[in-house]
Amino acid sequence: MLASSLSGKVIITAAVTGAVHTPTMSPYLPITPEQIADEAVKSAEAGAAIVHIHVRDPSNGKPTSDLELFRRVLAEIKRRSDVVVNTTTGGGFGMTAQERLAVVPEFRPEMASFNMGSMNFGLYPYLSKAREWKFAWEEPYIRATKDYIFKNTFADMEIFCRTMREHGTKPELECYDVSHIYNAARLLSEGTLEGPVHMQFVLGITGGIGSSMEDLLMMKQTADRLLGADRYTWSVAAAGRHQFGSCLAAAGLGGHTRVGLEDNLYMSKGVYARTNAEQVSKIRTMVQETTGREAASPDEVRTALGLKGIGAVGF
Ligand code: KMH
Ligand code: ZN
Repeated sequence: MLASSLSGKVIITAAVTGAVHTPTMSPYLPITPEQIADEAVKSAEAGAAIVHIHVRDPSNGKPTSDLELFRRVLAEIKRRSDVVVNTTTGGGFGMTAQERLAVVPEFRPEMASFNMGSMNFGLYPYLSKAREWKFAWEEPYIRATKDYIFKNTFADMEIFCRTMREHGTKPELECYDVSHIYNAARLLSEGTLEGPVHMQFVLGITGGIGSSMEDLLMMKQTADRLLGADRYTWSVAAAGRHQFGSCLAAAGLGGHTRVGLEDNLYMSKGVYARTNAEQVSKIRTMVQETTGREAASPDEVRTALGLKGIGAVGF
C-alpha cells in the first residue's frame, strides 16, 4: 500500500500547544498566533513532517476555536514552511461540535484530527498540585473536566467524516481506547469512512486507556485484527512522562510518533521543554539511533497518506 512509499521512515508529528495544558503549567507553552506558528515552523525544521494545530486567546492563553486566529497561524506556517498542517477538530473543553469542526470548511486543511468516540476526559488530577494560577479561567477550566463528557457521538462522527470528505481533508483518527478502534471499523464498514485510515493512539488520558506497553500492544493488535495490519497507518501520542517511551516503542513496532507541548511539557523529570523543536529533535535522535529509521519529509508523508497537497488548502 501507499505507506510503503515511506521506505521505513518515521513520521514525526509536533502537537505544539493543544488545549490540555494552561499557561501556569509551563512558561514555554505557545500562546499567541505568532508563537504557535513559530513553534510549528521550528518543529518542522527539526524534523516534524506534520504539525497539529490548536489556537489560544492571545490575551490569556485560553483555548478557542476563533477562525481569525487559526487564519493567522495557518497563513504564517504556510508562508514559511511546506509542513503538513493537521488542524484540531477536538478543540477545547466547552466547545460545541460545530465550533470544533468549523476550521475544516473554512481552511480545507490537508489533515484534521477526528475524535473516535465520546468519553470522560479528566484534567482534574492537575489540581492535586498547589499552584498560583496566572489567569482566572485556568482553575475552573481544569476543575470542570471532572463532570465533562467529550462528546463525539455516532451522529457527530458522521458529520465530521462527511465534512472532511467534502473538503478533501484526511481525518487522523484519535483513538483513546479500544472501543474507538471498533468505532473506526464500524464507520469503515458502513462506508462513512474511506480507507486506508491513519490512526493516532492517544495513551494515558484520564478516561482513556493507559500508557503501558500492554496498552499499546492491545491497541495495535485490535487494529490489526479489525482493520488488517496493512490497511492502516498509525502513530502514538502519550500524555505526560510516558511521551518519549511510548513513541519509541511505537517506532520499534513500525508505527509513527507524535510529540509536542500539547501532550508533555517536559524533556525529562523536572526539566521543562523550552520549545517543541527540542522534543522533535529528541525523538528523532532516539528513533534513529535505536531503530535506524529516518524522519520522513512532508512530501513523503503526502504520498504515503494520500494527501491532496499543499496547493489545495484554503489558507
Ligand atoms: N489533546 C489530545 C489528548 C484533538 O485535537 O482533536 C488529543 C487531541 C485531540 O489532539
Ligand atoms: Zn489536539
